[in-house]
Amino acid sequence: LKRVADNVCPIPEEKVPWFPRQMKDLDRCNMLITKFDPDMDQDHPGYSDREYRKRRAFISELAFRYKQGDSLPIVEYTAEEVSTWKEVYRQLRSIYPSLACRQFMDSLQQLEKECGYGEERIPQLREVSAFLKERTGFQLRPVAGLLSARDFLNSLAFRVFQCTQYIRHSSAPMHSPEPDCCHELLGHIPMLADREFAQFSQLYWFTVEFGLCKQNGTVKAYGAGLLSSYGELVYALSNEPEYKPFIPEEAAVQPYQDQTYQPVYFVSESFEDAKLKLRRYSAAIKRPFAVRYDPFTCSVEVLDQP
Ligand code: NLE
Ligand code: FE2
Repeated sequence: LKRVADNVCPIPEEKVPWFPRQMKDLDRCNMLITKFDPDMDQDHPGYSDREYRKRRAFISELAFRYKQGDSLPIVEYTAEEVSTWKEVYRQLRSIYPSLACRQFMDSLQQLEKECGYGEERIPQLREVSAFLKERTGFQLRPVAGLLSARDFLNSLAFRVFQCTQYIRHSSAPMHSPEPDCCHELLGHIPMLADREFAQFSQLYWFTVEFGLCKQNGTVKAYGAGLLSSYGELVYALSNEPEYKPFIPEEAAVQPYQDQTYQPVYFVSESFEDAKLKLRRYSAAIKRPFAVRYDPFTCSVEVLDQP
């Protein structure tokens, strides 16, 4: 019997849950998953660090208060936070040229040249959002932690990417099960700055987060969860994990690991191929009506509703 991920729970076709129709509806797309939160998870490296938790609460508050259209909050990072960033940046930067895909490298170089990326400071979401908006139309909005898959994907329909602003605990720079600004800024932003990739932002876990693709005969990483974790990037491209060819129907129900490294990765032939397969897959999803995104009003229109 094939094992299916526990959290794949199909909703009957005729029951469509609430979904945002306009960008301002994203203010309601803020359902957090707290299982990796430093206040809840005893294994979190910041669990017994009161200062860290206080800082996290402060940064969370900025996200809770944010409303669509506000300008993005600026965080004055402390010297300790910048030094964590520095270590993460330096270690990852040294392995990117051999392990990250070409599109990632191209964008990262642009971000270093034009958007203040480097080991000395943590880039602010505000400047990065402006950069992305010009390149691929993506915009950022601050979020206080790990979002529910539904709300996260809901925002992507508007090309809004929800980003955390706090940084991982200084004692565990090489891997974190929860997202943080290293994950967003190093894992996601460079990929979202690529025009071709920006179109392909759904069926998340085994593609956008942990996807591998072939390039000139070698396997390279394009998933953000790999591109922001030194530990897992090296592991994913070693001969330890299992590789499967990317088939959306299989990736959609593959059980996944969210505490530590993935046992299985899906390898695409190319981005183009992955996009084609994903289009075919989503065209076959049954629903009682069709939707269309209107880029002029930034809203989702529901078509032929009975
Ligand atoms: N494991 C990633 C990292 O260490 O940056 C974060 C993954 C978030 C889904
Ligand atoms: Fe992510």
